[in-house]
Amino acid sequence: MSKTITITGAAGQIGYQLAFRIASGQLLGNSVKVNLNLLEITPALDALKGVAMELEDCAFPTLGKVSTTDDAAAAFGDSNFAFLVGAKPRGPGMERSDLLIENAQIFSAQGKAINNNADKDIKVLVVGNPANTNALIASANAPDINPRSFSAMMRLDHNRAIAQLANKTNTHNSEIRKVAIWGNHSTTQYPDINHALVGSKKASDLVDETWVREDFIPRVQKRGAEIIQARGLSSAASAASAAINHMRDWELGSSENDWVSMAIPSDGSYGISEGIIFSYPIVCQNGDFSIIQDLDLDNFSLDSIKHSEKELLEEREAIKHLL
Ligand code: NAX
Repeated sequence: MSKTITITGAAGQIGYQLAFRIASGQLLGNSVKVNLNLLEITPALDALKGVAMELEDCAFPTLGKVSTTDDAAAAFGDSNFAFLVGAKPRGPGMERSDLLIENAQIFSAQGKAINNNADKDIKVLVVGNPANTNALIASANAPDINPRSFSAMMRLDHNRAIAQLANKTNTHNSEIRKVAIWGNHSTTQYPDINHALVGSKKASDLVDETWVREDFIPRVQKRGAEIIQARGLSSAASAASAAINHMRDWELGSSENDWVSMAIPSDGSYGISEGIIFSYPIVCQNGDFSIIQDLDLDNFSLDSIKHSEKELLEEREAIKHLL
């Protein structure tokens, strides 16, 4: 069996990690051959050629064809999975609204290219920021593709929350379950451990409320900035790892008795406006996902979730002409 996988921004930091991990079988396993379609902007095509040469030099048994292009129509041709990583970074003096609009243009063009060229059952993960609203734009420009095929990445935030809780409780990541990230991939996201388990114990019995509110939540929300401070560059390997976690679970199923966090089109669950790309606690099964329903949310959680929803509604308003 073979699958075609598109990576945009494939010569960038995250793309450079992602391409090799996917090519080596870490996304779909050793029995699936993957063809990689790598998309970049024209000035980065030489660098992209270098990535393709290195992929060749790995001689991965799971890697089929590799193509490099600056043409979105070609990059999304018959694509089964797309990682939309390439995006315009925030430049000096650029307002958040400028960033939204610049990226909106990229993602509306890519949405159209997906609509016209990709496999109709494609799964799309948007990583490039502002990821949630970029996913909304891509989906709105792909009317022939089910909106549920478009998601945005919250898994890095989810993994960060697991790691922070494991550190605090002096346990291993593998013992942490049912952490959730709600909302937008921004500092308004709400990392929630009210339903989380550490082994068989409730996390909320093991950590105090002050730590959760004053340490855990802001730490997860601002971890990206902490990495930039330390590394001088934004998260790349951890982002690529999370992107693989997200897509792999979506396709092959998430772990039993656990949740993942994915930003998906809201169906109105928990009173969130329909259509915005909102992160919920999710289980994946049979190549599809469903939102965990009927969780009890305290007032602090409800307020935090509403705060992030408000930001996403404002983002949608800023780019509504492209929807
Ligand atoms: P880089 O600047 O290293 O790479 C981005 C690449 O995208 C560049 O090579 C650029 O030439 C390319 N590109 C730009 N416009 C393009 C277009 N229209 N078509 C194809 N390629 C295009 O950034 P990197 O560190 O790889 O980060 C990529 C994106 O991920 C950024 O928007 C970043 O903010 C976002 N992130 C999202 C995360 C998430 O959890 N959702 C976490 C990590 C990361 O910060």
